Parts: sequence; C-alpha cells; structure tokens
Amino acid sequence: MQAKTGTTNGNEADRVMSRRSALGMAGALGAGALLAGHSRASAFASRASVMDAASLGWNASTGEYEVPPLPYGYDALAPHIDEQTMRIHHDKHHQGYVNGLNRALANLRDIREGKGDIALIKHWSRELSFHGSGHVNHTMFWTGMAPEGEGGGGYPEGALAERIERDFGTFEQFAAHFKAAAKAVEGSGWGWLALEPVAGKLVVLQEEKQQDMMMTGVVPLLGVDVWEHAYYLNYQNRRGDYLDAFMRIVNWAEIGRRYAAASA
Ligand code: MN3
Repeated sequence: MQAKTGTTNGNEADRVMSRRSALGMAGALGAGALLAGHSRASAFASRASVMDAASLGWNASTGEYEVPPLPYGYDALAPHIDEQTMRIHHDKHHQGYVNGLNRALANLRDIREGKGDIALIKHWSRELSFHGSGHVNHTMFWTGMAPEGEGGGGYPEGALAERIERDFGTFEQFAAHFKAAAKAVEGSGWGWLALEPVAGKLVVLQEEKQQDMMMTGVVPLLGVDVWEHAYYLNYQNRRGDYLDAFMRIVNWAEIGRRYAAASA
C-alpha cells in the first residue's frame, strides 16, 4: 500500500512507507488511504510501524500469514494467566484465526480468477474481516503483555503517560474506564486503548467479536481479549478479576513504543 503525501517531505514519507509494511487489513489499521494527500498524511504513514510484516507473521515466500511465537514462555504470565490457557489460546485459537485468514484470502483469489463462487463473496469477505482482525488482535495482545516485574505492570511513562493524563484525567481514571468498558463487552470481544491519529486523541473502545464496533481510522495500542477462552479456566465468570490481573502484566514500554510510532 503506497500512498502519495501532500507534505513537503513527501519523498521521505514515501521512503518510510515503502520500508515499512502497511497492514491495510483490519479496519483499525486500514484507513490510511482516506487521508493520503491531506496534510495529516504523515500521521497515517507512521501508523504502519506499530507492527511490521515479520512481527505480524507474514511469510512473503508462501504468501500466507503464520502465528508468531510468544515472546515469553507459556507459563511466564502466571499466576495472572495460567499456562494451560496460554497454550490453548495461542496454539489453538490464534492458529484458527490465521487458518481462517489464509483460507479467506485464498477463496477470494479464486473468485477473482474465475475459479470460485462469486455468490460467496460476502461470506469470504466477512471471514476475512473476522479472522484477519482476530490475527491482528491476538498478535498485538501477546506482545502487549510481559511477565509481572519483568516488563509487565506498573505505569506508562513519557509521552504516553502525558497523553493519558490529558485525555483521561489521571492514569487511575483511564484504568477504571478501560476495565469497565472491557468488562461490559456484550458477549465475546475486546477492550482497546486506541489513538485517533488526526486529532491525536486517545479513546477507549469496546470491540465485539474480533472486529465489530471499532472506530474507523484509529490505531489500536492496547487490547485485552475478553472472550471466555482468554480467562475461563482460571477465572470462570469473574471477568473483572481477570481484568485486574491483566493490568499487572501490561507491557507499558511496548504500548508506549506503539503510541510513539502512531503519533510520530
Ligand atoms: Mn482470543
């Protein structure tokens, strides 16, 4: 996804865009073209650096996505998230989203080439949105956590901390808002801290399933999975307890890096 910029440093922006892998898949990450050519294009050009192709598991030689390995051991987040939950969640659930994403892309390619059933284009488009978002969400989820005391927990620092205070009042008010929104997701879904990059404003969003109710153009920064598969073995119906535990393993350095990349 190449975008022309209307800025005086367009060559630099184009170079950055070509070096980085633009995602263009999840709605949350795919709206850059909307503002390409406008004065704020630079905000979107930098958005891709929240993740790169390798960290998203893109295999250019096969043309398929793969599940990236966890950046820590399966038991590293215990007792907040137990080893069995991590194994099932990463190896089975996340793998399922990647399989569904690759299957949707293959079926849409077949339709384009006249080998598929064009009557199913709505089905495969929905599959792409659901599984593609599931892959992006989980990839950001794993790397957005770290073992408590080894990068996990504590507080954001620097520019992110300042922006949280500007937009939410205090960190505690943000945390209460974030946990309440995630706890109140109806059914399966996610809680997100995201950046609306045009105004440079942080927002908290509820996402249902893997993709519904996000806000077009926002850059996701911190997501918590509130599907029951994420916590039920340990917490059963106590989603709020799981969210309290999650806050003790947030990798704020990584979230701060994402914020810096998204707002550069
Ligand atoms: Mn999940």
